[in-house]
Amino acid sequence: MKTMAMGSAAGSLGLLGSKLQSTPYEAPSYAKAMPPIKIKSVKAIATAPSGSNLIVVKVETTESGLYGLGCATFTQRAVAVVAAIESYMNDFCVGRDVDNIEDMWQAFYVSSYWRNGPVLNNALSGLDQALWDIKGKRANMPVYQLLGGKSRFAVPVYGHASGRTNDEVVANVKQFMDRGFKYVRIQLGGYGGVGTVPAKPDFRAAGFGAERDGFMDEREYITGVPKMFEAVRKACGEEVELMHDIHERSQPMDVINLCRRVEEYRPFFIEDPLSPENTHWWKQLRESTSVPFAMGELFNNINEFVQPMVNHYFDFIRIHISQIGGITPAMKVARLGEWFNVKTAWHGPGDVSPVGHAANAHIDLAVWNFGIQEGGYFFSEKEQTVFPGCPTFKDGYLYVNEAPGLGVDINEKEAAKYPIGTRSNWIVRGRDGTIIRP
Ligand code: GCO
Ligand code: MG
Repeated sequence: MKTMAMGSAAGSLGLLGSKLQSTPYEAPSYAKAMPPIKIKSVKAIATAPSGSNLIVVKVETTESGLYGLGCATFTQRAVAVVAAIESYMNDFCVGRDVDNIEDMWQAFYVSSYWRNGPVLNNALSGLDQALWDIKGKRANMPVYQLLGGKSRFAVPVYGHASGRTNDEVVANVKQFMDRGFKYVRIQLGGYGGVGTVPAKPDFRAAGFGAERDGFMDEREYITGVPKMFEAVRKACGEEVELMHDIHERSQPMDVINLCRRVEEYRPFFIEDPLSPENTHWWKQLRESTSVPFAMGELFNNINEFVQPMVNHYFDFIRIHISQIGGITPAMKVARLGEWFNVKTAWHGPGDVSPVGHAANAHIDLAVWNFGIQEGGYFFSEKEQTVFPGCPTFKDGYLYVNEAPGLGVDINEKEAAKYPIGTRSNWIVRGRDGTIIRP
C-alpha cells in the first residue's frame, strides 16, 4: 500500500512537475509596474547644522532619481558609523534588490558575525529606513500607509521644560502650555541636576579627573526632584501631563524613594529609573511604587524588551530608532508592546536627524499602542534648509508632510557646510570623583 501511495504521489508530482516546468514564471500584476530595482550605491552624509552630529544614509538605486534616506545618528561616535557605512555597507548592498527589507536587515545584521551594538545598528538603521523610504516612493505612499495607515490624525508630543530653579522650570512649562502642549518633561538643570549646584566638588578641588567632567550632587538631586514636581503642579495644575528623566544617574534605592515621593504629583512617566546594567532591580522597583515608567533608549536589541514587558516592569518603550536598527525592529517591539499594554514613547531629542524624527512619526501614526512622542525639539532654520520636508509642529502635535516615503529630503551642498565634530562629553562624577552612569 505504502509503495502504491508513494507511486501515485510521485506520479502526481511528476504530472505536476511537468505541468509547473511548462508554465514560465508570470510576474504578479503589481510587479509588472515595479520591475526589480537594485541598489547602486550606499553612502553616509554627515552634517551638524544645529551642533549635534547627524548621520544620514543615502541609498541610490538603478532607477534614475530614485533614492532613499535613513537616519544613522549616533552623535557621540558619528565617525565610527560613517566608517561602517563607507567601508562595509556599500560593498554589501550594491547589486542587491531594494524591495526585500526584512531580508536585507537580517543579512546585514549577521554579515559581520559579531553583531548588535550602537555603531553597526545605527548603520543598519540608516539602510533600513532608506529602504522603507524607497518602498514608499515606489508605492507612491507615505510610509505610515505601508505600516497600516493612521490610528490617529497626528502625533501628540511632549516638550522639554528645564531651568536652574523651580521658578524657571514653572515658567518654561507655562510657555509650552501656551503653545498647546499637553505633555511636558520637567528637569532641574541638566540630567541629575548637573549645573545647578554652584559648590566646587571635592574631586575638582583635589585636581582629580578633567576640568570639563560634569559634577552631580546625588543628594541635592534626589531631594530636589519631588520639590520641583510640587512647585510645577501647584503653579500649573492638573491639566498638563508631566514626565521626568532620571537618566539612569541615581542609586536604585534612592530611585525607589524618589518615585514614592512623586507619586502624589501623578507623573505621566518617570524615564530611565535604572541603567541597563541594573535591570535586576526592576522587580523590586516595580513592586515599590505605582509611578509609570519609560525605558529603553539605551537598549540595542529587540530581545532586551521581552522580559521587562512580560513582567510589566515598564509602561513606555523609549526606543532610539537608529540605536535598535531602524523601522523594521522598532515595529516589532511596538507590536510586542500591544500584548502587554506597553505603549510607545520614541526617543526624539536633537541628536536624531529630521529623517529619524519622520521615521518615528510614521510609526507613531500607524501603531495602536502609541503613548507619546518626544518632541520638544524644534528644527532650526539651518536644519530645515539641509533637510527639506522636516516634520512640522502645531499646538502640541507633530505632522509628517504626507509625501511618498518618509517625506524628508537632503540638500547635500547645504549639509556640507556643517561638518561634524568628534568631541562629546558624557563624563559625570560624584562629589569624590566616582564616575556616575551618564
Ligand atoms: C532624552 C535623552 C537624551 C539623551 C541624548 C544622548 O530622553 O531625550 O535622554 O537627551 O541624553 O540623546 O545623546
Ligand atoms: Mg532619556
